[in-house]
Amino acid sequence: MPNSIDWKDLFGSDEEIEKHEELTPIITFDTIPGLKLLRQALSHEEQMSLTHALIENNYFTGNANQAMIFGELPEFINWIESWVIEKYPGLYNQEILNRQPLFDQAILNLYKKGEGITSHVDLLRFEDGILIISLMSSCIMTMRPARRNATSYNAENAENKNKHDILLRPGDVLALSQDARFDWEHGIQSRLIDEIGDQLIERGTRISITLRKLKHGEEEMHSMTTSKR
Ligand SMILES: O=C(O)CCC(=O)C(=O)O
Repeated sequence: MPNSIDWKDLFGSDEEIEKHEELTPIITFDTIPGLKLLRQALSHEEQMSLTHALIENNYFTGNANQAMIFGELPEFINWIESWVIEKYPGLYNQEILNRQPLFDQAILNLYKKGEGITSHVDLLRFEDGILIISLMSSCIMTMRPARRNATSYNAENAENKNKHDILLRPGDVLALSQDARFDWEHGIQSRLIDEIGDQLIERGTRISITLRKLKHGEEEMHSMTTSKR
């Protein structure tokens, strides 16, 4: 990406940054236990510095649209662990909050305008308690009851009965645990415009950071970047 990006223009002014001091209420969903949403919980400055760090660290160079980090997470991501524990302990149960570290794996995804991700349940080699941070563009994430034997990156799930669309905007943070992590799939349909209620929202380039904890005894993979999702 060129160096001439105006980050303030993309993410807002200092004035907006200062306004964003209060804690965001945790939104829960009656039909999906363990699904918790923090609307615009990250300040403009936090969104800007995360995005900037991902680009500066060359995670998305060439055709790469996904990077995985295992083990100790870099400082620019690692602060999120104490941010969750100190500000939003209600996102997870005590067992998840007490584990150390809270997260030791990150997936960084870059979505070009209109791209999505196949509906899936995260692999069982990861513990309960996942966190998804949305940056740069909004999209609709669709939750659907899990197909039997669902694993990551299966064929698309076209079942629309009981599906639940969630609008994710830049700065939103979504926590998945319990049913939401194990019994529901999450995916993002490829499309240029999302429709929610009476709103039509055009997609732009989106980045997400997904944080998880590898189960004890599961093998770490090498941190890598890839053009697959
Ligand atoms: O991009 C997102 O919001 C979700 C990413 C995800 O589900 C994954 O990488 O497994």
